[in-house]
Amino acid sequence: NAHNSFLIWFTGLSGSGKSTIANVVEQELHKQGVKTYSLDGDNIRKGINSDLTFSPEDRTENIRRIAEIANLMIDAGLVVLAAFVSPYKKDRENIKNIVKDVNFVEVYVNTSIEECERRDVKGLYKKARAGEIKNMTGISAPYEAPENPNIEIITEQESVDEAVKKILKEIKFKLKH
Ligand code: GGZ
Repeated sequence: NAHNSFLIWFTGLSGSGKSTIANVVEQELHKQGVKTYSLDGDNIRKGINSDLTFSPEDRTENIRRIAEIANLMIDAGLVVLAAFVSPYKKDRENIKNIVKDVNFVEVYVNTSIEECERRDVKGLYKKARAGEIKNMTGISAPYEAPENPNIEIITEQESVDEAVKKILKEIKFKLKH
């Protein structure tokens, strides 16, 4: 009855909707009896990676450690969902050196910086514009969009439900043994 284990990696700007979509995907997987674990800023940057900043070097180390943790969780038989800005292409590429290529599904949550700034759920963009936060992705730090993600969600055109359906369809064959 065991299912396959793999990593679903959500990349996109702060406020793009990564966690929202990942959470609904996780709920749907639970309904199918799939064992999952979600990694995000709340349980990683506040815990094991609390020593890391948002400098380019620290973001690289952030992503590396998350990939190593995800790899252990894959070994333990879980489907892992990870939602991180992960703005650098080389850092996302490196995940595939840690987690086997076939076990890595990249989801690009594509929301324009204008829309993220308009939403500004946490007020971070406002702070970045005021110079209170430096290295803010999309404002004072780069976001390198994926060129060939397994799945791209354009949130300004697709609903959360549509996005979730698209992701579930894409991973369906991976869940089977
Ligand atoms: C980007 C920042 C920053 C800066 C704090 N740049 O919307 P959020 O709040 O919950 O998601 C963002 C989160 C990004 O952490 P990650 O670990 O995903 O980043 S990375 O993958 O680049 O290492 C945002 C908040 O932390 N945040 N300062 N300067 N996001």
